[in-house]
Amino acid sequence: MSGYVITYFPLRGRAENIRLLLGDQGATWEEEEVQMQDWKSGNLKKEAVFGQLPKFKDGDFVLYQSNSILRYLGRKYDIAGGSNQESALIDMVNDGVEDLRLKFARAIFYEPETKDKYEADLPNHFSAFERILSQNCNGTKYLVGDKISYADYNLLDLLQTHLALFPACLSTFPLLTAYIDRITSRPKLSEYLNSDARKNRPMIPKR
Ligand code: GTS
Repeated sequence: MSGYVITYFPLRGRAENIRLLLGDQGATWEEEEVQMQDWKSGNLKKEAVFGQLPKFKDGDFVLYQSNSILRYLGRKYDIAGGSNQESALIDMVNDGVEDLRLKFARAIFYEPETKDKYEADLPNHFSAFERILSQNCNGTKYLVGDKISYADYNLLDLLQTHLALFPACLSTFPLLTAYIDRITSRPKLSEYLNSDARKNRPMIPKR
């Protein structure tokens, strides 16, 4: 066993990009599911550095903040850039994914009255990622460089979440559409994506 443990609510949510990375890198991990009633009544929230999940354990090493976990695993699996500049570009794109994830959460969970406006605005957000892809090997590879990076798993997760809620949202983005097909057909990732564990895990919380 790898000694990895993901502690999170029974959701894809903010842990799914970590699972995509681990699955594609051929790692195994344990899931520690936290039910909301236990989270509210127990000590887990008090123990969490910022009072939130996901929590990630690598043996005795404990880490919070999903993007820090991604970067930690990115360095561990050598998918965080081959030079300082490449690493900085991967960080930059990952920050862009985080910005969109926060907008998504606001529109879907906190200000649902803005959902239609958010959907109408999506092309403005996706065009940035389409352009980033087009500028790297004409969109035939990944976000940065010629091998997958932790930011690719983060973007893939966010795109898949959007496709589930807004099925036509990528219809005018051929490079992003091909990128999703290319990444999801990687054998180990495909195995994870087709697993019951993934399929049975809800994408977002029911509200
Ligand atoms: N920046 C944090 C990260 O990326 O890990 C945000 C984590 C976060 O917002 N966690 C939420 C949480 O713990 C759950 S979710 O938004 O990921 O679904 N909520 C419970 C609480 O008590 O705040």
